Amino acid sequence: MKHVQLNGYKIAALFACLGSFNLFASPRPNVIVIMSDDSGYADLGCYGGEIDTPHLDSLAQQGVRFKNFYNNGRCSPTRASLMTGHDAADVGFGAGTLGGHPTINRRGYDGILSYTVPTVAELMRDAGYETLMVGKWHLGGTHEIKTNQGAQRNWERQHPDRELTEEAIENDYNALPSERGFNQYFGLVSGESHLFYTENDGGKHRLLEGNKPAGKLPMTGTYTMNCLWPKDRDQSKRYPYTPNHGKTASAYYSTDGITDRAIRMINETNAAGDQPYFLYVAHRAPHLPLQAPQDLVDKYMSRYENFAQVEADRAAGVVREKLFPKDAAFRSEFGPGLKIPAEKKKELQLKYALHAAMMEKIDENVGKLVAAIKETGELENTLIFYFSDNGAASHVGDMMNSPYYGCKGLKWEGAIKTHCIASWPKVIQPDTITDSIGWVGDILPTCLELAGTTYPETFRGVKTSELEGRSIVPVLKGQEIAPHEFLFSNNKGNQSVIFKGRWKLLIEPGWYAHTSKVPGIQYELYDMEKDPAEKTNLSQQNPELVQQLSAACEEWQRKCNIIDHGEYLRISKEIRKR
Ligand SMILES: [Ca+2]
Repeated sequence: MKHVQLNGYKIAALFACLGSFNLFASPRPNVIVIMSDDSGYADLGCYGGEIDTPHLDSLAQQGVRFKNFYNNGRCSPTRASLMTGHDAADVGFGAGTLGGHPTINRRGYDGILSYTVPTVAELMRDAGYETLMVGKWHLGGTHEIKTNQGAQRNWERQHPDRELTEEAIENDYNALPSERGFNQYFGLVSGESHLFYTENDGGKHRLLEGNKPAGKLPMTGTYTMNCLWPKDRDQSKRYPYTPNHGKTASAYYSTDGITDRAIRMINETNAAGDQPYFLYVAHRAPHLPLQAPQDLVDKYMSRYENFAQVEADRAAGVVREKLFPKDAAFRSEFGPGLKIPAEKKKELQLKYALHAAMMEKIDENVGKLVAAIKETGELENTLIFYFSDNGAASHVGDMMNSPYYGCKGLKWEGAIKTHCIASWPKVIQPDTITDSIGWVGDILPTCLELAGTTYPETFRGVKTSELEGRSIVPVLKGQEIAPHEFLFSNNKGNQSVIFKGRWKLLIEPGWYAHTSKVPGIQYELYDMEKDPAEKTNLSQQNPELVQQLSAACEEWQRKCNIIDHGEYLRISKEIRKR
Protein backbone atom coordinates (compact mmCIF):
# COMPACT_ATOMS: atom_id res chain seq x y z
CA MET A 1 0.00 0.00 0.00
CA LYS A 2 1.09 3.50 -0.57
CA HIS A 3 0.45 6.83 1.00
CA VAL A 4 0.85 9.93 -1.14
CA GLN A 5 1.15 12.92 1.11
CA LEU A 6 -1.78 15.22 0.88
CA ASN A 7 -0.43 18.68 1.31
CA GLY A 8 3.31 18.59 1.35
CA TYR A 9 3.18 17.75 5.03
CA LYS A 10 6.73 16.92 6.02
CA ILE A 11 7.88 14.68 8.79
CA ALA A 12 10.86 16.97 9.29
CA ALA A 13 8.63 19.99 9.97
CA LEU A 14 6.84 17.99 12.58
CA PHE A 15 10.05 17.15 14.36
CA ALA A 16 11.00 20.82 14.36
CA CYS A 17 7.85 21.40 16.45
CA LEU A 18 8.62 18.56 18.80
CA GLY A 19 10.07 20.88 21.41
CA SER A 20 6.64 22.41 21.95
CA PHE A 21 5.09 19.02 22.77
CA ASN A 22 5.20 19.07 26.56
CA LEU A 23 3.17 15.93 26.37
CA PHE A 24 6.20 14.10 25.10
CA ALA A 25 8.73 15.60 27.44
CA SER A 26 10.88 12.91 28.98
CA PRO A 27 10.52 10.16 29.77
CA ARG A 28 9.66 9.01 26.28
CA PRO A 29 6.97 6.32 26.17
CA ASN A 30 7.60 2.63 25.75
CA VAL A 31 5.98 1.45 22.53
CA ILE A 32 4.51 -2.03 22.10
CA VAL A 33 3.03 -3.41 18.88
CA ILE A 34 1.01 -6.60 19.37
CA MET A 35 -0.08 -8.22 16.13
CA SER A 36 -2.23 -11.29 15.61
CA ASP A 37 -2.09 -13.39 12.44
CA ASP A 38 -5.27 -13.83 10.34
CA SER A 39 -7.89 -12.45 12.72
CA GLY A 40 -11.25 -11.04 11.56
CA TYR A 41 -12.53 -7.50 12.15
CA ALA A 42 -15.23 -8.50 14.68
CA ASP A 43 -13.15 -11.16 16.47
CA LEU A 44 -12.96 -8.93 19.55
CA GLY A 45 -15.81 -8.23 21.95
CA CYS A 46 -15.09 -4.49 21.68
CA TYR A 47 -15.54 -4.85 17.91
CA GLY A 48 -18.94 -6.49 18.32
CA GLY A 49 -17.95 -10.16 18.21
CA GLU A 50 -18.93 -13.25 20.21
CA ILE A 51 -15.41 -14.31 21.28
CA ASP A 52 -14.55 -13.58 24.92
CA THR A 53 -11.78 -10.95 24.86
CA PRO A 54 -12.13 -9.14 28.22
CA HIS A 55 -8.51 -7.94 28.31
CA LEU A 56 -8.58 -6.45 24.82
CA ASP A 57 -11.95 -4.89 25.63
CA SER A 58 -10.42 -3.30 28.67
CA LEU A 59 -7.45 -2.08 26.60
CA ALA A 60 -10.00 -0.45 24.26
CA GLN A 61 -11.79 1.09 27.25
CA GLN A 62 -8.62 2.90 28.25
CA GLY A 63 -7.73 3.84 24.68
CA VAL A 64 -8.94 4.57 21.18
CA ARG A 65 -10.42 2.19 18.61
CA PHE A 66 -9.91 2.75 14.89
CA LYS A 67 -12.95 2.11 12.72
CA ASN A 68 -10.79 2.14 9.63
CA PHE A 69 -7.33 0.69 9.96
CA TYR A 70 -5.72 -0.99 6.96
CA ASN A 71 -3.06 -3.66 6.69
CA ASN A 72 -1.79 -5.10 3.40
CA GLY A 73 -4.05 -8.18 3.37
CA ARG A 74 -1.31 -10.81 3.76
CA CYS A 75 1.38 -11.84 6.25
CA SER A 76 4.70 -10.75 4.70
CA PRO A 77 3.51 -7.58 2.90
CA THR A 78 1.92 -6.25 6.12
CA ARG A 79 5.07 -7.01 8.12
CA ALA A 80 7.23 -5.35 5.43
CA SER A 81 5.26 -2.08 5.69
CA LEU A 82 5.08 -2.29 9.48
CA MET A 83 8.86 -2.59 9.70
CA THR A 84 9.70 0.09 7.09
CA GLY A 85 6.82 2.57 6.61
CA HIS A 86 7.02 1.82 2.87
CA ASP A 87 4.99 -0.11 0.34
CA ALA A 88 5.68 -3.82 0.59
CA ALA A 89 6.71 -3.98 -3.08
CA ASP A 90 9.27 -1.24 -2.47
CA VAL A 91 11.08 -3.36 0.10
CA GLY A 92 11.03 -6.82 -1.50
CA PHE A 93 7.47 -8.16 -1.20
CA GLY A 94 5.78 -7.44 -4.53
CA ALA A 95 4.78 -11.07 -4.96
CA GLY A 96 2.73 -11.32 -1.79
CA THR A 97 3.65 -13.74 0.95
CA LEU A 98 7.04 -15.35 1.22
CA GLY A 99 6.93 -19.07 0.53
CA GLY A 100 4.83 -21.21 -1.77
CA HIS A 101 6.13 -19.61 -4.96
CA PRO A 102 9.59 -18.57 -6.11
CA THR A 103 10.95 -15.12 -5.57
CA ILE A 104 12.41 -13.68 -8.76
CA ASN A 105 15.59 -11.78 -9.38
CA ARG A 106 13.86 -8.48 -9.90
CA ARG A 107 13.68 -5.46 -7.65
CA GLY A 108 10.52 -5.67 -5.60
CA TYR A 109 10.30 -9.47 -5.81
CA ASP A 110 13.30 -10.41 -3.66
CA GLY A 111 11.19 -11.98 -0.90
CA ILE A 112 13.69 -10.64 1.60
CA LEU A 113 13.51 -7.33 3.48
CA SER A 114 15.67 -4.72 1.69
CA TYR A 115 18.87 -4.27 3.68
CA THR A 116 19.25 -0.64 2.62
CA VAL A 117 15.83 0.48 3.89
CA PRO A 118 15.86 1.09 7.66
CA THR A 119 13.49 -0.79 9.96
CA VAL A 120 11.59 0.78 12.84
CA ALA A 121 13.76 -1.33 15.16
CA GLU A 122 17.00 0.05 13.72
CA LEU A 123 15.76 3.63 13.98
CA MET A 124 14.35 3.21 17.50
CA ARG A 125 17.58 1.54 18.64
CA ASP A 126 19.58 4.43 17.17
CA ALA A 127 17.26 6.83 19.04
CA GLY A 128 18.17 5.17 22.33
CA TYR A 129 15.42 2.60 22.72
CA GLU A 130 15.95 -1.00 23.74
CA THR A 131 14.48 -3.08 20.90
CA LEU A 132 12.75 -6.36 21.64
CA MET A 133 10.84 -8.82 19.51
CA VAL A 134 9.06 -12.11 20.08
CA GLY A 135 7.18 -14.22 17.53
CA LYS A 136 6.75 -14.53 13.79
CA TRP A 137 9.06 -12.56 11.48
CA HIS A 138 8.26 -13.82 7.94
CA LEU A 139 10.46 -11.31 6.12
CA GLY A 140 13.18 -13.70 5.01
CA GLY A 141 16.40 -14.73 6.68
CA THR A 142 17.92 -17.90 8.02
CA HIS A 143 20.77 -18.64 10.39
CA GLU A 144 21.42 -22.14 9.11
CA ILE A 145 21.97 -21.58 5.41
CA LYS A 146 25.72 -21.48 5.93
CA THR A 147 25.86 -25.01 7.25
CA ASN A 148 22.64 -26.88 6.63
CA GLN A 149 22.14 -28.60 3.29
CA GLY A 150 18.38 -28.83 3.77
CA ALA A 151 18.22 -25.07 4.22
CA GLN A 152 20.39 -24.61 1.13
CA ARG A 153 18.11 -26.82 -0.96
CA ASN A 154 15.13 -24.87 0.31
CA TRP A 155 16.81 -21.60 -0.65
CA GLU A 156 17.55 -22.95 -4.12
CA ARG A 157 13.90 -23.96 -4.54
CA GLN A 158 12.84 -20.46 -3.57
CA HIS A 159 15.42 -18.80 -5.85
CA PRO A 160 15.65 -20.98 -8.96
CA ASP A 161 17.30 -18.23 -11.03
CA ARG A 162 20.09 -17.44 -8.60
CA GLU A 163 23.26 -19.00 -7.33
CA LEU A 164 23.86 -19.51 -3.64
CA THR A 165 26.97 -17.36 -3.49
CA GLU A 166 28.74 -16.09 -0.37
CA GLU A 167 26.94 -12.80 -0.94
CA ALA A 168 23.54 -14.51 -1.15
CA ILE A 169 24.29 -16.37 2.09
CA GLU A 170 25.28 -13.12 3.74
CA ASN A 171 22.11 -11.38 2.47
CA ASP A 172 19.96 -14.10 3.88
CA TYR A 173 21.68 -13.96 7.25
CA ASN A 174 21.31 -10.17 7.25
CA ALA A 175 17.53 -10.48 6.94
CA LEU A 176 17.17 -12.03 10.41
CA PRO A 177 15.39 -9.86 12.98
CA SER A 178 18.53 -9.64 15.11
CA GLU A 179 20.39 -8.21 12.11
CA ARG A 180 17.55 -5.73 11.50
CA GLY A 181 17.64 -3.78 14.72
CA PHE A 182 16.20 -6.05 17.39
CA ASN A 183 18.68 -6.32 20.25
CA GLN A 184 16.72 -9.27 21.57
CA TYR A 185 14.71 -11.71 19.50
CA PHE A 186 12.92 -14.96 20.28
CA GLY A 187 10.57 -16.63 17.83
CA LEU A 188 9.78 -18.11 14.47
CA VAL A 189 11.54 -16.62 11.45
CA SER A 190 9.32 -18.37 8.87
CA GLY A 191 5.56 -18.13 8.43
CA GLU A 192 3.98 -21.28 9.81
CA SER A 193 4.66 -23.82 12.55
CA HIS A 194 3.17 -25.63 15.52
CA LEU A 195 1.70 -23.73 18.41
CA PHE A 196 2.05 -26.79 20.71
CA TYR A 197 5.43 -28.45 21.31
CA THR A 198 5.82 -31.45 23.61
CA GLU A 199 8.61 -33.70 24.87
CA ASN A 200 7.25 -36.36 22.49
CA ASP A 201 8.34 -34.21 19.53
CA GLY A 202 11.90 -34.89 20.63
CA GLY A 203 12.27 -31.22 21.48
CA LYS A 204 12.51 -30.35 17.78
CA HIS A 205 11.51 -26.85 16.83
CA ARG A 206 12.66 -24.06 14.53
CA LEU A 207 12.49 -21.19 17.00
CA LEU A 208 15.46 -18.86 17.32
CA GLU A 209 16.96 -17.01 20.25
CA GLY A 210 18.77 -14.11 18.59
CA ASN A 211 20.58 -15.66 15.63
CA LYS A 212 20.84 -19.17 17.02
CA PRO A 213 18.46 -22.06 17.57
CA ALA A 214 16.63 -21.52 20.85
CA GLY A 215 17.37 -24.26 23.36
CA LYS A 216 14.86 -26.49 25.05
CA LEU A 217 11.46 -24.84 25.23
CA PRO A 218 9.93 -24.42 28.68
CA MET A 219 7.07 -26.95 28.90
CA THR A 220 5.41 -25.08 31.72
CA GLY A 221 1.77 -25.75 31.02
CA THR A 222 -0.34 -28.90 30.88
CA TYR A 223 -2.74 -28.90 27.97
CA THR A 224 -5.21 -31.24 26.34
CA MET A 225 -4.39 -30.40 22.74
CA ASN A 226 -6.78 -30.02 19.86
CA CYS A 227 -4.77 -29.95 16.62
CA LEU A 228 -6.79 -29.79 13.44
CA TRP A 229 -5.51 -29.74 9.90
CA PRO A 230 -8.56 -28.93 7.77
CA LYS A 231 -9.61 -31.41 5.06
CA ASP A 232 -9.74 -28.65 2.44
CA ARG A 233 -6.03 -27.80 2.85
CA ASP A 234 -2.82 -29.36 1.54
CA GLN A 235 -2.92 -32.83 3.11
CA SER A 236 0.84 -33.32 2.84
CA LYS A 237 1.04 -30.97 5.82
CA ARG A 238 -1.47 -32.86 7.93
CA TYR A 239 0.92 -35.24 9.63
CA PRO A 240 3.47 -32.81 11.01
CA TYR A 241 0.74 -30.70 12.53
CA THR A 242 -1.48 -33.29 14.16
CA PRO A 243 0.52 -35.89 16.16
CA ASN A 244 -0.34 -34.26 19.49
CA HIS A 245 -4.05 -34.14 18.75
CA GLY A 246 -6.18 -35.43 21.61
CA LYS A 247 -3.25 -35.91 23.98
CA THR A 248 -2.82 -34.35 27.41
CA ALA A 249 0.77 -33.46 28.27
CA SER A 250 3.19 -30.88 29.52
CA ALA A 251 3.69 -28.66 26.53
CA TYR A 252 4.92 -25.34 25.23
CA TYR A 253 2.07 -23.31 23.69
CA SER A 254 3.49 -20.52 21.57
CA THR A 255 0.90 -17.84 22.43
CA ASP A 256 1.72 -18.33 26.13
CA GLY A 257 5.43 -18.89 25.56
CA ILE A 258 6.24 -15.77 23.54
CA THR A 259 4.33 -13.61 26.02
CA ASP A 260 6.31 -15.05 28.94
CA ARG A 261 9.49 -14.36 27.01
CA ALA A 262 8.38 -10.77 26.25
CA ILE A 263 7.65 -10.14 29.93
CA ARG A 264 11.11 -11.41 30.82
CA MET A 265 12.64 -9.05 28.25
CA ILE A 266 10.72 -6.08 29.71
CA ASN A 267 11.73 -6.92 33.26
CA GLU A 268 15.37 -7.34 32.29
CA THR A 269 15.32 -4.04 30.40
CA ASN A 270 13.87 -2.26 33.43
CA ALA A 271 16.35 -3.87 35.80
CA ALA A 272 19.20 -2.62 33.61
CA GLY A 273 18.19 1.07 33.78
CA ASP A 274 15.74 3.71 32.57
CA GLN A 275 15.94 3.03 28.87
CA PRO A 276 12.53 3.07 27.11
CA TYR A 277 11.77 0.05 24.95
CA PHE A 278 10.15 -0.79 21.64
CA LEU A 279 8.60 -4.26 21.82
CA TYR A 280 7.05 -6.12 18.88
CA VAL A 281 4.91 -9.15 19.80
CA ALA A 282 3.95 -11.06 16.64
CA HIS A 283 1.56 -13.89 17.49
CA ARG A 284 1.29 -16.87 15.13
CA ALA A 285 -2.42 -17.28 15.84
CA PRO A 286 -5.16 -17.79 14.74
CA HIS A 287 -3.22 -18.71 11.54
CA LEU A 288 -3.14 -22.36 10.42
CA PRO A 289 -2.41 -24.92 11.75
CA LEU A 290 -5.37 -24.63 14.11
CA GLN A 291 -4.18 -25.65 17.57
CA ALA A 292 -5.79 -24.75 20.90
CA PRO A 293 -6.53 -26.16 24.34
CA GLN A 294 -9.48 -28.58 24.21
CA ASP A 295 -11.42 -26.96 27.09
CA LEU A 296 -11.62 -23.69 25.18
CA VAL A 297 -12.59 -25.44 21.95
CA ASP A 298 -15.41 -27.22 23.84
CA LYS A 299 -16.57 -23.90 25.24
CA TYR A 300 -16.90 -22.37 21.77
CA MET A 301 -18.52 -25.29 19.91
CA SER A 302 -21.98 -24.30 21.17
CA ARG A 303 -21.47 -20.70 20.05
CA TYR A 304 -21.08 -21.76 16.43
CA GLU A 305 -24.15 -23.90 15.91
CA ASN A 306 -26.07 -21.35 13.88
CA PHE A 307 -23.71 -19.67 11.39
CA ALA A 308 -26.32 -17.28 9.97
CA GLN A 309 -27.06 -16.07 13.50
CA VAL A 310 -23.37 -15.49 14.32
CA GLU A 311 -22.98 -13.55 11.09
CA ALA A 312 -26.03 -11.39 11.85
CA ASP A 313 -24.88 -10.90 15.44
CA ARG A 314 -21.45 -9.72 14.28
CA ALA A 315 -23.08 -7.17 11.96
CA ALA A 316 -25.34 -6.00 14.80
CA GLY A 317 -22.36 -5.97 17.15
CA VAL A 318 -20.27 -3.53 15.10
CA VAL A 319 -23.31 -1.23 14.87
CA ARG A 320 -23.83 -1.46 18.64
CA GLU A 321 -20.16 -0.56 19.17
CA LYS A 322 -20.62 2.44 16.82
CA LEU A 323 -17.99 1.13 14.43
CA PHE A 324 -20.32 0.63 11.47
CA PRO A 325 -23.26 2.72 10.18
CA LYS A 326 -26.67 1.64 11.43
CA ASP A 327 -28.37 1.33 8.07
CA ALA A 328 -25.50 0.06 5.93
CA ALA A 329 -25.97 -3.25 4.14
CA PHE A 330 -23.55 -6.16 4.28
CA ARG A 331 -23.11 -9.29 2.17
CA SER A 332 -24.18 -12.47 3.88
CA GLU A 333 -22.33 -15.77 3.51
CA PHE A 334 -25.01 -17.78 5.30
CA GLY A 335 -28.34 -16.38 4.20
CA PRO A 336 -31.58 -18.00 5.29
CA GLY A 337 -32.30 -21.29 3.60
CA LEU A 338 -28.67 -22.06 2.76
CA LYS A 339 -28.11 -25.79 3.18
CA ILE A 340 -24.67 -27.02 4.20
CA PRO A 341 -23.96 -30.78 4.17
CA ALA A 342 -23.85 -32.09 7.75
CA GLU A 343 -20.22 -33.24 7.63
CA LYS A 344 -19.01 -29.94 6.19
CA LYS A 345 -21.02 -28.03 8.76
CA LYS A 346 -19.45 -30.03 11.59
CA GLU A 347 -15.91 -29.36 10.38
CA LEU A 348 -16.64 -25.67 9.87
CA GLN A 349 -18.08 -25.44 13.38
CA LEU A 350 -14.90 -27.00 14.76
CA LYS A 351 -12.73 -24.59 12.75
CA TYR A 352 -14.68 -21.61 14.09
CA ALA A 353 -14.37 -22.95 17.65
CA LEU A 354 -10.60 -23.44 17.25
CA HIS A 355 -10.23 -19.96 15.76
CA ALA A 356 -12.16 -18.49 18.70
CA ALA A 357 -10.16 -20.53 21.24
CA MET A 358 -6.88 -19.29 19.70
CA MET A 359 -8.17 -15.72 19.93
CA GLU A 360 -9.15 -16.13 23.57
CA LYS A 361 -5.62 -17.36 24.29
CA ILE A 362 -4.22 -14.22 22.65
CA ASP A 363 -6.57 -12.12 24.76
CA GLU A 364 -5.50 -13.91 27.95
CA ASN A 365 -1.87 -13.18 27.07
CA VAL A 366 -2.52 -9.52 26.28
CA GLY A 367 -3.98 -9.37 29.81
CA LYS A 368 -0.88 -11.03 31.22
CA LEU A 369 1.43 -8.61 29.39
CA VAL A 370 -0.55 -5.53 30.48
CA ALA A 371 -0.55 -6.74 34.10
CA ALA A 372 3.23 -7.19 33.95
CA ILE A 373 3.71 -3.66 32.60
CA LYS A 374 1.42 -2.31 35.31
CA GLU A 375 3.63 -3.98 37.86
CA THR A 376 6.65 -2.11 36.50
CA GLY A 377 4.79 1.17 37.15
CA GLU A 378 5.10 2.20 33.48
CA LEU A 379 1.66 1.42 32.08
CA GLU A 380 0.65 5.11 32.12
CA ASN A 381 3.46 5.97 29.74
CA THR A 382 3.35 2.91 27.51
CA LEU A 383 1.70 3.07 24.09
CA ILE A 384 0.24 -0.28 23.07
CA PHE A 385 -1.07 -0.99 19.57
CA TYR A 386 -3.08 -4.14 18.90
CA PHE A 387 -4.21 -5.20 15.39
CA SER A 388 -4.14 -8.11 12.90
CA ASP A 389 -1.82 -8.52 9.90
CA ASN A 390 -4.78 -9.42 7.64
CA GLY A 391 -8.35 -10.65 7.84
CA ALA A 392 -9.42 -14.21 8.63
CA ALA A 393 -8.30 -16.73 5.99
CA SER A 394 -10.38 -18.85 3.64
CA HIS A 395 -10.47 -21.92 5.94
CA VAL A 396 -12.84 -20.00 8.22
CA GLY A 397 -13.99 -17.74 5.43
CA ASP A 398 -15.94 -14.55 5.14
CA MET A 399 -18.09 -15.03 8.22
CA MET A 400 -15.13 -14.37 10.51
CA ASN A 401 -14.66 -11.02 8.69
CA SER A 402 -18.35 -10.09 8.83
CA PRO A 403 -19.70 -7.42 8.30
CA TYR A 404 -16.94 -7.05 5.74
CA TYR A 405 -16.66 -9.17 2.64
CA GLY A 406 -13.78 -11.35 1.43
CA CYS A 407 -10.88 -13.06 3.18
CA LYS A 408 -7.09 -12.97 3.48
CA GLY A 409 -5.29 -12.60 0.16
CA LEU A 410 -8.10 -10.68 -1.53
CA LYS A 411 -8.67 -6.91 -1.55
CA TRP A 412 -12.18 -6.46 -0.20
CA GLU A 413 -12.40 -4.96 3.27
CA GLY A 414 -12.63 -8.38 4.93
CA ALA A 415 -9.00 -8.93 3.93
CA ILE A 416 -7.41 -5.53 4.47
CA LYS A 417 -9.36 -3.79 7.23
CA THR A 418 -8.53 -4.76 10.80
CA HIS A 419 -9.69 -3.86 14.27
CA CYS A 420 -7.02 -1.65 15.85
CA ILE A 421 -6.74 -0.51 19.45
CA ALA A 422 -4.24 2.05 20.71
CA SER A 423 -3.84 2.48 24.45
CA TRP A 424 -1.67 5.07 26.21
CA PRO A 425 -3.31 6.15 29.49
CA LYS A 426 -1.15 9.26 29.89
CA VAL A 427 -2.25 10.68 26.52
CA ILE A 428 -5.22 8.94 24.91
CA GLN A 429 -8.74 9.90 25.94
CA PRO A 430 -10.30 6.69 27.29
CA ASP A 431 -13.01 4.76 25.44
CA THR A 432 -12.87 6.79 22.23
CA ILE A 433 -13.35 5.88 18.58
CA THR A 434 -11.63 7.59 15.68
CA ASP A 435 -12.87 7.99 12.12
CA SER A 436 -9.34 8.74 10.94
CA ILE A 437 -7.82 6.20 8.65
CA GLY A 438 -4.75 4.35 9.84
CA TRP A 439 -2.43 2.14 7.83
CA VAL A 440 0.15 -0.33 9.11
CA GLY A 441 2.89 1.75 7.44
CA ASP A 442 1.93 4.65 9.75
CA ILE A 443 3.43 2.87 12.76
CA LEU A 444 7.07 3.67 11.89
CA PRO A 445 6.63 7.46 11.49
CA THR A 446 4.49 7.47 14.66
CA CYS A 447 7.26 5.74 16.60
CA LEU A 448 9.91 8.12 15.26
CA GLU A 449 7.88 11.13 16.37
CA LEU A 450 7.47 9.72 19.86
CA ALA A 451 11.16 8.89 20.08
CA GLY A 452 12.01 12.44 18.97
CA THR A 453 14.01 11.29 15.99
CA THR A 454 13.84 11.76 12.22
CA TYR A 455 13.88 9.50 9.20
CA PRO A 456 17.44 9.43 7.84
CA GLU A 457 18.29 10.78 4.39
CA THR A 458 20.67 7.91 3.77
CA PHE A 459 20.94 4.44 5.25
CA ARG A 460 23.85 2.02 4.82
CA GLY A 461 25.19 4.42 2.21
CA VAL A 462 22.01 4.46 0.12
CA LYS A 463 19.68 7.44 -0.26
CA THR A 464 16.31 6.70 1.31
CA SER A 465 13.01 7.56 -0.33
CA GLU A 466 10.16 9.49 1.26
CA LEU A 467 8.06 7.46 3.69
CA GLU A 468 4.65 6.36 2.51
CA GLY A 469 3.27 6.14 6.05
CA ARG A 470 2.47 9.24 8.11
CA SER A 471 2.43 9.78 11.85
CA ILE A 472 -0.86 9.16 13.64
CA VAL A 473 0.25 10.88 16.84
CA PRO A 474 -2.48 13.55 16.37
CA VAL A 475 -5.10 10.77 16.47
CA LEU A 476 -3.65 9.54 19.76
CA LYS A 477 -4.10 13.10 21.06
CA GLY A 478 -7.77 13.08 20.08
CA GLN A 479 -7.60 14.89 16.74
CA GLU A 480 -8.86 13.64 13.42
CA ILE A 481 -6.39 13.68 10.54
CA ALA A 482 -6.89 13.81 6.78
CA PRO A 483 -7.03 10.48 5.00
CA HIS A 484 -4.10 9.30 2.89
CA GLU A 485 -4.74 10.72 -0.56
CA PHE A 486 -4.19 7.26 -1.98
CA LEU A 487 -3.79 3.84 -0.41
CA PHE A 488 -2.78 1.31 -3.04
CA SER A 489 -2.61 -2.42 -2.58
CA ASN A 490 -1.71 -5.33 -4.81
CA ASN A 491 -1.76 -9.08 -4.40
CA LYS A 492 -1.24 -11.50 -7.26
CA GLY A 493 -3.09 -9.45 -9.82
CA ASN A 494 -5.94 -8.18 -7.69
CA GLN A 495 -5.53 -4.56 -6.75
CA SER A 496 -7.27 -1.86 -4.81
CA VAL A 497 -7.08 1.92 -4.69
CA ILE A 498 -8.59 3.85 -1.80
CA PHE A 499 -8.90 7.51 -2.73
CA LYS A 500 -9.18 10.12 0.03
CA GLY A 501 -10.63 7.49 2.35
CA ARG A 502 -13.92 7.51 0.49
CA TRP A 503 -13.74 5.92 -2.94
CA LYS A 504 -12.42 2.41 -3.37
CA LEU A 505 -11.67 0.92 -6.75
CA LEU A 506 -10.99 -2.81 -7.04
CA ILE A 507 -9.27 -3.97 -10.20
CA GLU A 508 -9.68 -7.67 -11.10
CA PRO A 509 -11.01 -8.48 -7.61
CA GLY A 510 -10.84 -12.16 -6.66
CA TRP A 511 -8.41 -15.05 -7.01
CA TYR A 512 -6.17 -14.74 -10.06
CA ALA A 513 -6.91 -18.29 -11.18
CA HIS A 514 -10.52 -17.20 -11.68
CA THR A 515 -10.30 -13.56 -12.77
CA SER A 516 -7.64 -14.23 -15.42
CA LYS A 517 -10.09 -16.48 -17.26
CA VAL A 518 -12.63 -13.68 -17.70
CA PRO A 519 -11.94 -11.46 -20.74
CA GLY A 520 -11.44 -7.71 -20.19
CA ILE A 521 -10.64 -5.90 -16.94
CA GLN A 522 -13.20 -6.10 -14.15
CA TYR A 523 -13.76 -3.11 -11.91
CA GLU A 524 -15.71 -2.59 -8.72
CA LEU A 525 -16.14 0.90 -7.33
CA TYR A 526 -17.56 1.60 -3.89
CA ASP A 527 -18.48 4.68 -1.91
CA MET A 528 -17.00 3.64 1.44
CA GLU A 529 -18.86 6.35 3.36
CA LYS A 530 -22.28 5.10 2.33
CA ASP A 531 -21.44 1.49 1.62
CA PRO A 532 -18.53 0.38 3.81
CA ALA A 533 -19.26 -3.32 3.27
CA GLU A 534 -18.89 -2.98 -0.53
CA LYS A 535 -22.34 -4.10 -1.54
CA THR A 536 -23.21 -1.79 -4.47
CA ASN A 537 -20.77 -1.61 -7.36
CA LEU A 538 -20.85 1.92 -8.79
CA SER A 539 -18.25 1.44 -11.54
CA GLN A 540 -20.76 1.59 -14.41
CA GLN A 541 -22.16 4.91 -13.18
CA ASN A 542 -18.73 6.54 -12.67
CA PRO A 543 -16.49 5.65 -15.63
CA GLU A 544 -14.37 8.79 -15.24
CA LEU A 545 -13.51 8.07 -11.62
CA VAL A 546 -12.74 4.46 -12.54
CA GLN A 547 -10.38 5.65 -15.22
CA GLN A 548 -8.72 8.22 -12.95
CA LEU A 549 -8.10 5.75 -10.11
CA SER A 550 -7.06 2.98 -12.45
CA ALA A 551 -4.48 5.29 -14.08
CA ALA A 552 -3.18 6.27 -10.63
CA CYS A 553 -2.82 2.58 -9.78
CA GLU A 554 -0.87 1.93 -12.97
CA GLU A 555 1.50 4.77 -12.17
CA TRP A 556 1.98 3.41 -8.64
CA GLN A 557 2.75 -0.05 -10.02
CA ARG A 558 5.38 1.40 -12.36
CA LYS A 559 6.97 3.27 -9.47
CA CYS A 560 7.01 0.16 -7.26
CA ASN A 561 8.15 -2.09 -10.08
CA ILE A 562 5.08 -4.30 -9.70
CA ILE A 563 4.68 -6.41 -12.79
CA ASP A 564 1.55 -7.96 -14.25
CA HIS A 565 0.84 -11.17 -12.34
CA GLY A 566 0.58 -13.20 -15.56
CA GLU A 567 4.07 -11.98 -16.43
CA TYR A 568 5.27 -12.91 -12.94
CA LEU A 569 3.90 -16.43 -13.35
CA ARG A 570 5.47 -16.72 -16.82
CA ILE A 571 8.90 -15.68 -15.48
CA SER A 572 8.54 -18.05 -12.49
CA LYS A 573 7.68 -20.94 -14.78
CA GLU A 574 10.61 -20.19 -17.06
CA ILE A 575 12.97 -20.02 -14.10
CA ARG A 576 11.73 -23.35 -12.74
CA LYS A 577 12.40 -25.01 -16.08
CA ARG A 578 16.07 -23.94 -16.14
CA1 LIG B 1 -1.41 -13.40 8.30
